[in-house]
Amino acid sequence: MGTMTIDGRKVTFTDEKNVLSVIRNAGIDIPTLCYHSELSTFGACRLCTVEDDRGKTFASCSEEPRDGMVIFTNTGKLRKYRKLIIELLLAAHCRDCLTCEKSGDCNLQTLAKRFGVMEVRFENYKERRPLDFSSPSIVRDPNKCILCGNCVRVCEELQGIGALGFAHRGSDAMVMPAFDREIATTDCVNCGQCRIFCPTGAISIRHNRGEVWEALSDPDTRVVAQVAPAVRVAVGDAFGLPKGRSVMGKIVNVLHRMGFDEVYDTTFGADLTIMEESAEFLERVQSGEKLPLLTSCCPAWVKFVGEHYPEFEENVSTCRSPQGMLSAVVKEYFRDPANSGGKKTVMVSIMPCTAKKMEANRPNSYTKGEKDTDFVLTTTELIDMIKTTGIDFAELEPESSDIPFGFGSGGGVIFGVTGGVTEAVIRRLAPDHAKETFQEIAECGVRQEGFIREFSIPYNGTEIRICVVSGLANARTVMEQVKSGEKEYHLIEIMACRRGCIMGGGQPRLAGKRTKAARTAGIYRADSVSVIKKCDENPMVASLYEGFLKGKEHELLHNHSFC
Ligand code: HC1
Ligand code: SF4
Repeated sequence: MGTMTIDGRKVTFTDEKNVLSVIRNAGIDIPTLCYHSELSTFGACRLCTVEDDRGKTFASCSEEPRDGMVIFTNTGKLRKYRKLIIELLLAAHCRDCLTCEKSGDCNLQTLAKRFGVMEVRFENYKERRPLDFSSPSIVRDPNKCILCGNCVRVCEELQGIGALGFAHRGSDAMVMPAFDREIATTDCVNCGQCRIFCPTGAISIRHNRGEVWEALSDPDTRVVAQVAPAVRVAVGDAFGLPKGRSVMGKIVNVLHRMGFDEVYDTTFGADLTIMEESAEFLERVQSGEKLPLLTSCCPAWVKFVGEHYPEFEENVSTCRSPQGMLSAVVKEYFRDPANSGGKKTVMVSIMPCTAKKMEANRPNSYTKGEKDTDFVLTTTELIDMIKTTGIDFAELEPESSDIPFGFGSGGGVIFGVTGGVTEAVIRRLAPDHAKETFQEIAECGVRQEGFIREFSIPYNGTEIRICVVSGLANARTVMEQVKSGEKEYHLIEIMACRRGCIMGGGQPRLAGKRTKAARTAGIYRADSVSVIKKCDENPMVASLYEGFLKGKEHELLHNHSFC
């Protein structure tokens, strides 16, 4: 606790870890390209440099706040200094901003404008390097890298993977996978977190917008969409609506206008997942085999466990993800000519996640030799496509999703946040459907703060021990404890991205603190207003099991190989 003077005004601080945070909390947007509160401090870009009352300059990200400090954030010297840093960065940067995937969403572009860089005085002396298109999820463009190290640190510190690193020295320094290999040949799990933290177009989404537009203009094709839980709370703010507000009804409307024949809800797939996964869980608890059950809906986590903990492959649930289940069911439904009207079906899933593109390509995402999900669009791609249409999204009336797969329970919606899968499983195991029971479940520990949540619940005389984890570095910690016998659980839910899918690698970036909280609150709000709270109350799920799914549950809802 202390007081400092920032630009002539007294500001108190408490436990802020650096001067940069105190300045930001005082309402001043100090520029930076390399500082992130969730990553270690690198101090590379120097844009957050401030000046003290003796004219000394220092990087505010690397300085602890001290009582009595006097600092200035916007002097003539600092403006000149910042402008020069940006010019030097642009000197080594290819400048094809007009055609860059991140145009309009690039921190370097924004800062160049903000500091009045209207020309670059220096020649770009760097030789152009080839782009890496090897991954189905992300594209690396080394020509746009500014060496901020964000991707290196997020991959290492939050995901515990280390697929990227620095190579060479001085003006030859570069970020690349080890031995300059293609990213797809590394341990990369396709989570896209590097793309979220990358301030420029050096890492972007491998987009599929063109293929989807093409399918939409083919009159002989039925184009079907499914929309993931976390997408609905992230689209609105791109169109000026309040952060975190669920806009599922508007998304359905806009997709219909874009030409999608059917729009379904991935929460229906999530209900199917819980039906299957809770049955599988109970079977394992009763037999005592293959425990802990490890959840299987996050493809980045599934790839991680296969590569780093292959001895636990058998513990991973055999259930397909909600995306996988719904796509397989939809494709099977339209295999019947009575439903398809003779048209070819193209299944498009709209996800907050770049790894879902990889999941859709996995050998176990095919049924009867056909791909279940043809294309995965991330939330960001959907926003781009809506902008292409020129439709005034904010003003659209909400529309209902289509039947028979357009309706999921609140338990399906909360899949979008960490702990949601577990909470939906516990709801399914609950003996009744009373409001008080759901409230009690919400308070059992599943919604506690933190990226590793441990708690237990009583079930039929057994104390069920549960761990909910988000972030793959945290997953590694927990798996090491399980492997060594230090910890024992019945169920472990793991989501690769911290806080779950709401913070997936395909979501709109530049998400501030309020965005994370708003998206979480939006998901829980969507659950609380849902009439049906658990999968077995969903009449459409019940009629599917009674109807064409009968006898096909194993074929359509489960994986028949690990990956
Ligand atoms: Fe997710 Fe899932 S919750 S993995 O985060 O199990 O992507 O939203 O769609 O499949 O339902 C993502 C979200 C999503 C699946 C579900
Ligand atoms: Fe690392 Fe994820 Fe980026 Fe791959 S996609 S390089 S695993 S952060």
